[in-house]
Amino acid sequence: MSIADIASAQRNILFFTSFNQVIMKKFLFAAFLVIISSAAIAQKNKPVTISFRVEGICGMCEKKIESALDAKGILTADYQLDTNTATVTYNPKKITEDRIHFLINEMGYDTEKSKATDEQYSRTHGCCKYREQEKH
Ligand SMILES: [Cu+2]
Repeated sequence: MSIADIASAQRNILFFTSFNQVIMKKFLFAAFLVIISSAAIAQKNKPVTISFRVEGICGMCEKKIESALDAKGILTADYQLDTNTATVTYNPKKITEDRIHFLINEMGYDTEKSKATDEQYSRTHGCCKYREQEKH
């Protein structure tokens, strides 16, 4: 083996070492992107639970509010009449918080974020006129 052969072999080793480092860096970067994006997707699919005030005065209000929340994307919903609190667990990929408030308005009820229109309010039952009556 001549000196020239050894020098050439050394150059090849150096070339492949740096080449492998470039490949490795690219691979690590790709793996990093996969981890970050799958974490972002998992975050989006994660159920969210919110609690907020909804006006209601009787057992029928409770039933109506809960039936309004029987919708696609809502996993669980509960309305507590004694505290006027709705607790909703939903999939944020399938339904938005605004839409949840809108569904309650559509049943005729005011939420802390969104009031029912007069037309929506007129849909409530005679015993459920919460803007005029006391809790019963
Ligand atoms: Cu009622």
